[in-house]
Amino acid sequence: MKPKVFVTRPLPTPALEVLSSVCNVRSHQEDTSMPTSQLAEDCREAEGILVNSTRVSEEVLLAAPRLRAISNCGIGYDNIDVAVCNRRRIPITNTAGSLEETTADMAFTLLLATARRAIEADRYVREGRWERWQFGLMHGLDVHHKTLGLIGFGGIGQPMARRGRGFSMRILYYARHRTADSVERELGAEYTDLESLLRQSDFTSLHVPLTPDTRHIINGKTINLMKNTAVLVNTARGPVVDEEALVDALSSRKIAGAGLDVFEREPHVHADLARLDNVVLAPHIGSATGETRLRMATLAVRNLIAMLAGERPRNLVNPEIYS
Ligand code: 8YV
Repeated sequence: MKPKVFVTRPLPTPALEVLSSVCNVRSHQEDTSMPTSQLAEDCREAEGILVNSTRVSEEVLLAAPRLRAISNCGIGYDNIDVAVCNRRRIPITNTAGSLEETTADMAFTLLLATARRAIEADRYVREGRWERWQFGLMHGLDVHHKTLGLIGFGGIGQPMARRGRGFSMRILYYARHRTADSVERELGAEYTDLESLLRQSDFTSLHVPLTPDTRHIINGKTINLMKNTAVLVNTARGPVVDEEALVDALSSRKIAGAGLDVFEREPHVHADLARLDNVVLAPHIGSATGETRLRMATLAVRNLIAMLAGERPRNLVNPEIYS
């Protein structure tokens, strides 16, 4: 008998076909986050869940006694109650390896767009406000030869460093663990503490997962360390930044700007952020390209099938369940 699985959002057809050839698949037909009670109801019989930006809470896990695998279609898995999964020895996978370069592209896009006021400039032209060329029109900030500070230096932070190097930037990074010498040398990256990174960086980009340690790592106090010409880029998770403190800093020009793909209460965006012209906003599309979405879905399917076959999957994020 094929194992029963539940999929929380429509998958690209090639990925769904592979999953359906091995599993008995039921799925949520809309590209929306499911309410917890509905997900709990739909997972009653499920042995596996393929979850895509939907909360898998304790309530869902308790309602699914046969559950033995969770495949998260995304690199960050703060949407899953890992502690409960660990107690039940349910393996969880993510899609590390499928989306890092694409997300770094988006982070660099936000960095450039904020520095060079690209969105504001586009609006200015479209709205017919451009009457004459002016020497003093819409000055932005140079990116090349500036200092790029990366908070988090893993799968996305490192490709971001490579992009910075392409713009002749000096690269600083802060992470929980220092990276191997050979990687630092290859990327020309200098390890530093958080405080000196924030003091020295012209552009600070966040590449950490959301954990109790990283929640609000950017707050009123840490923002005060930043230069008043600094730009903050966030493609990680909204709650890594205290949004209220960021809005204050941007409104009072304590820092120069921000490029944000993620927010504290998505899809709600702080009303003041939308009013400020030194901010570039995006609707959490860091990994949203056709190629990468297909790669993510295919990997998530492969991970789920491996777990249901009793194999230890490559993208396992909670290896502690095997100890
Ligand atoms: C996904 C992301 O779009 O991978 C992540 O952690 O934030 C995005 O790439 C999101 O998780 C939806 O699955």
